[in-house]
Amino acid sequence: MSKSLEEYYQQLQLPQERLIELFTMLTDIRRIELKIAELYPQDEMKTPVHLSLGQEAAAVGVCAHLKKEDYIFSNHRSHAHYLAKGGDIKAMIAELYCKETGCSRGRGGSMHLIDTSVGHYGSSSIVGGSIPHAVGAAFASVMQKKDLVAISFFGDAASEQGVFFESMAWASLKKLPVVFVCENNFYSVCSHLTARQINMDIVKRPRAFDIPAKQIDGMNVLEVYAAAQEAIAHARSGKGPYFIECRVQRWCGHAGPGDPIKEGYRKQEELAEGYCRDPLKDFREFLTAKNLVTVEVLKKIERDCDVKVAEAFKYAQESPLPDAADLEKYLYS
Ligand SMILES: Cc1ncc(C[n+]2csc(CCOP(=O)(O)OP(=O)(O)O)c2C)c(N)n1
Ligand SMILES: [Mg+2]
Repeated sequence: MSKSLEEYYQQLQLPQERLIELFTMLTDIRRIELKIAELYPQDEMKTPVHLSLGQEAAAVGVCAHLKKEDYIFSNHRSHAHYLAKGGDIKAMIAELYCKETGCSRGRGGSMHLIDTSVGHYGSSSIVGGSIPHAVGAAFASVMQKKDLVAISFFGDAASEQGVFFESMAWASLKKLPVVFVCENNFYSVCSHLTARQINMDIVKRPRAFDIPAKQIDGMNVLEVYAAAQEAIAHARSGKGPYFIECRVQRWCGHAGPGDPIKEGYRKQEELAEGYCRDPLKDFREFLTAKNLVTVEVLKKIERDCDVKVAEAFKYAQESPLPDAADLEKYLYS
């Protein structure tokens, strides 16, 4: 049984500024993705989008511990990772509109976000594809004596790929400063984990490589924060890799704003309240119930967020498309 927000708060004793930072980032990600979901049917965003609605706490709780220079590597469901690592909202939305001002100059779309200036070394649409990249970055950090940590974000399906096992074997052997963060939402597109694996506990796999591993409630931002604090300190101190299985719930369809119940592969009970919680709502209620932050402060954060979101979409819509003559530009570096 997972501990409550209250118990993790007692353990962590976070100052108010830190609680506000976590709330602000959760709100930014939530509201930007709700706006993407709302506008996506207009068909102006010419990219598949995989929304993290419901799963935001995993990215926020982990990235809160990272230095700007630390590396993160992400997957197709990458908006939350990009924003939590400090990626620019305007450049992200412009990328979804395939504009020249996008973070990948409009050539990548939602599944290929990158901003090396904040340590986001890229999302990849190849399931499991960025796991060895994170291990390679951690290896480089050791060789260059840089004291940097690499985070690899991936889903439960990626943990079924051969490269996942190869990456863990090497990271463990070389004691590399990499933290594997598996966002286990139990689905690979529309196939439930029980239809794919004999065992639901992904956390057991890294243990076969002597990698310390924790299975946590990824819908509780303070639980993620606590686990990531321990994992990142472990990796940064030279003790080697660490693994976190964040159990989360994806609210929408696999891609786009679709409804997995209408699409026919999830049951109403599975998404019913209680089982499928809301990490942002829970955290907001906790902060106000405990008088840790006033409602007025939270409302101001939400209003400011709405302004940022509106500005980002305006910027994206008004930005120019890449020039057709530049089609092959940036293909090779
Ligand atoms: C190597 C590879 N195989 C298959 C696919 C098709 N595909 C795209 S997303 C996906 C499911 C990924 O599930 P998971 O890793 O659990 O992430 P989630 O979508 O649940 O966040 C699949 C099979 C792909 N992109 N790459
Ligand atoms: Mg999944």
